[in-house]
Amino acid sequence: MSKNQSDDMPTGAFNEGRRRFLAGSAAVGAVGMAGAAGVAGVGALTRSQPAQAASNGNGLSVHVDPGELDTYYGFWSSGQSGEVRVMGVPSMRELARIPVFNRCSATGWGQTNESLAVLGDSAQFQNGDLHHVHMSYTDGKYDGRYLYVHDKLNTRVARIRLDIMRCDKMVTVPNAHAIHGLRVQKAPKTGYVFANGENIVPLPNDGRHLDEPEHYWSVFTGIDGESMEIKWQVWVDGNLDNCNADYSGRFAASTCYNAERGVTLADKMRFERDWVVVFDIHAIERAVESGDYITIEGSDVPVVDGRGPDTPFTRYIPVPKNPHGINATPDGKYLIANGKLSPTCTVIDTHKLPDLFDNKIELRDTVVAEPELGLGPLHTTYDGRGNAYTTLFIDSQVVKWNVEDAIRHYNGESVNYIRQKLDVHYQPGHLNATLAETAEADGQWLVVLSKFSKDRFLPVGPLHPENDQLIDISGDEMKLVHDGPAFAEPHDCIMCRPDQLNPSPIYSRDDPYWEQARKWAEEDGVDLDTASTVIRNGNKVRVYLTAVAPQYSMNKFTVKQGDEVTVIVTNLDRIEDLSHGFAIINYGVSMEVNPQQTSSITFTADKPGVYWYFCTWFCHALHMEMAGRMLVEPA
Ligand code: K7E
Ligand code: RUQ
Ligand code: CUA
Ligand code: CA
Repeated sequence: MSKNQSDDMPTGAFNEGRRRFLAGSAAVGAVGMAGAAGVAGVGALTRSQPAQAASNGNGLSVHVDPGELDTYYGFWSSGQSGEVRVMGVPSMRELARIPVFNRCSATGWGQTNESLAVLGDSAQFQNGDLHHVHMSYTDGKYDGRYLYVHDKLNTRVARIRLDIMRCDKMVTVPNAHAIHGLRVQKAPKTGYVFANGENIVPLPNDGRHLDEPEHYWSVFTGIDGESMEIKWQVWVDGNLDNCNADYSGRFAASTCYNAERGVTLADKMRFERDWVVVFDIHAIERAVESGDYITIEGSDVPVVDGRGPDTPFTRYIPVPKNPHGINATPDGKYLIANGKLSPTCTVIDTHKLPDLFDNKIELRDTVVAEPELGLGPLHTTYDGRGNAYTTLFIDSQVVKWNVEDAIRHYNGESVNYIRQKLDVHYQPGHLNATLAETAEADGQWLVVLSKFSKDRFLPVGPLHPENDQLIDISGDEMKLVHDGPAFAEPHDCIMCRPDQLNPSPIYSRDDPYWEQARKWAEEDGVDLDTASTVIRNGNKVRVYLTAVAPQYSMNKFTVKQGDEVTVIVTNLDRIEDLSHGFAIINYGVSMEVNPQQTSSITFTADKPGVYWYFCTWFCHALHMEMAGRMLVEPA
């Protein structure tokens, strides 16, 4: 039953790449290899292996033996940790972390000039709340270019380049108050990034209205995924929770749990029904092109008015009270809204949406099923075989149900649409199956992100880990095969095949990421690729260093107390995995410098004396010796 993982590799290219890497690292030389092997050995001894069932009876193995590769990439959000985590599935091993709205001690994210340029006007914020992560699409399939994420805490949307797995763009969204739901246009390509403003506030929110909820609103935002420019916003009634896009490219839809526009818990639960608001992207574009919009003081973003029952831009489809997730089926036919306070999901037929906007049918005519599933439905995913899987937060279960059977039941046939209920541990939020957000849903693995782990792991004090559970859905029955503890707090994840990505093994010297450093070098008349010198301009000092294991190009450099010092380090090593770092003792300076990368950091040399700088990544047997001195002359 247990299948060799390498048999599952979609293409030989991936394995070949790995062999190339192994061959390449041999070139490090005997001394280098000894160092690297030493580090790897220590890591292997201290890391405990997760207990895994060898095979679960559905034909899939959860074993990924040492030296074997996972068959899927997972991209996990981390909620209030503010980062993205890259996981291997099915091993559930964490492969990498991508800092975005947080600060990162290892990479220098939030401190390097390159990251500060990305953080832009929001660099003042040290934190964020990253709920959703979605990949760019072409024709309904992942295209491996970018990930898009949002910050519920400081109202931002950011992009991650998947070649280097680093955030390269971040924008603060005006007029919105917390971005929650985020999805991207699936067809013809991304295209737009859609961002939901969750909380209602006065527009503009400048203090002229305070405790006057009748002036509170929220907006739906369309961002260009290429330029990351905010293209337009739709002023909506109610609030916006989660969102999704259809597979035609014309519609997006968001759940609203606060049709009441209430400001207290009791207010927000007053109505029996809230709604799903559907957006006609083409109608919004036409209005913006013809200048048929307003702007709201404090920003130039075009805003169209989508409030009311008969705008060209919106339709508000009533659904049972306080819905949460909304998920498009991989065949493009349906958008399914999850009931949360109602034990139901609402199945909306996307092919009826054009008629709805043409006023040929009524709002509820778009609903083709409303199956009763259990208590607290939050999110739904799919296996590509017609089945849906919905988390039941209150019941602590995943319920598997059949969409077409639910529709037949809604039409009066006596048919049981529930296939199975599986206990999960405990209180699940999002769940996602492999490729389920795309037209290529393949029904292999399902990950359910449980919000409480309670007794599932050794106790670690009052703050418990979350429990990311792996379920095999390849057979008729769901089988729980792995418990994965996670630090605060994954909300959502997506999974794709390794052949859908093409990460760079090393940087390319012409990468735009360090454009600023390139300009500085030009101003200073030095060649960034080889520069090893100190350039002074008044009290501004630029220090150019290169790094080749196990040495920096200068053993020391001298600055004056009070100088504004910019250290620019270029890693000239071309060997995959041979990262260096640069850190200065007692100056709080530390950053990554990966093969062929340039990184820079600026600080004030406010303390006189001798300060050693050193390499932070174990790169060589003489890594400890990879150091030098910054001499700060007293003022
Ligand atoms: Cu359900 Cu922010 Cu997607 Cu959490 S949200 S669970
Ligand atoms: S009252 S236009 Cu709140 Cu001053 Cu409003
Ligand atoms: Cu370079 Cu350690
Ligand atoms: Ca409500």
